[in-house]
Amino acid sequence: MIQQVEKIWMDGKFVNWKDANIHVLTHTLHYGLGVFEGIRCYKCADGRSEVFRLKEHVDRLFESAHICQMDIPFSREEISEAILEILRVNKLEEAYIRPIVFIGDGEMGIYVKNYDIRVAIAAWAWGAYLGDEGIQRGIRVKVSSFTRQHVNISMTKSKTCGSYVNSIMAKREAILAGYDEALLLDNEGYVSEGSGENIFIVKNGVVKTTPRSSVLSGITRDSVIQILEDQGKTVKEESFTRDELYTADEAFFTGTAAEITPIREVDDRSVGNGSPGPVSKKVQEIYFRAVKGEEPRYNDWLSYL
Ligand code: PPE
Repeated sequence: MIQQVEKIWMDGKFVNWKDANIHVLTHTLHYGLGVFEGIRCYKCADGRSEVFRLKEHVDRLFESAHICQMDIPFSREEISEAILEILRVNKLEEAYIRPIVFIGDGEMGIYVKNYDIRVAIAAWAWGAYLGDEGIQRGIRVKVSSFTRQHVNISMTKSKTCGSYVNSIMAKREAILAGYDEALLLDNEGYVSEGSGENIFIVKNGVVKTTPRSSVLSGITRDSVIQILEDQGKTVKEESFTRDELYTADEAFFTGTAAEITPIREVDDRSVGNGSPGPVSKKVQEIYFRAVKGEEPRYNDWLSYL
């Protein structure tokens, strides 16, 4: 259950949690054309709170909306300020923030002439997405029977609501089969991404991640590439196969919700020695320090409340 807070931002105003409702004929509810973001706020070592990579998340929200031809009736500055304000108003020190841009009610049908574009921003406390144990020990993953969206079926650069039907199908299948997370392949059979995470593998010191074509351009993925490069590693953005993953020394997922979660097993085959390897652990350590303001070189990723 979501831990309720006092207020939600809707169309420019703060409303009480219980009043943040929409009509059953809301267009996005029926057809899935809406875009959203997932952002985290962390409490830093010095007691302040910061929103991690706020600018990049707001930019991606606007790009997603642009791809979906949804004209957000607020500026980037207004949305950024509302994101900071929703945390202050609810006195949240650490939270997951969910802005969503959707089409309201009033018209129905696939073609709507006058889109009523609405925006809401909610925030609530959300712990480790794949479990604290997953972060520590790594998770068990299953290659999905569902293929990741092809670039010309759904636009992968847009974080579109409807694209998540594919993710939900894959994740349910994996959980029901006794695994922690699904890994989807692209339409050519190469490794794509998790239901809500990008993936990295390490083999003989070489780090690879899926090229951006069939995956969401993850902001955590981008942070991790930067961290690895600053550690003197090169990251190849290159397609790889599932058996390359089976035989990798290390593998891990990245995402705002999932943060950095090591993968210890894929399709009942252990990855490396079956526990998080040195590269995964190092990146995890630096990432968790960075989000808490303890890595000065990455302080420009932080927007303090
Ligand atoms: N791929 C997908 C499909 C995805 O949904 C996410 C984020 C990522 C990669 C990683 O992107 P980024 O957060 O920018 O590093 N998934 C969001 C939603 C999770 C959910 O269950 O809802 C998230 O992590 O917030």
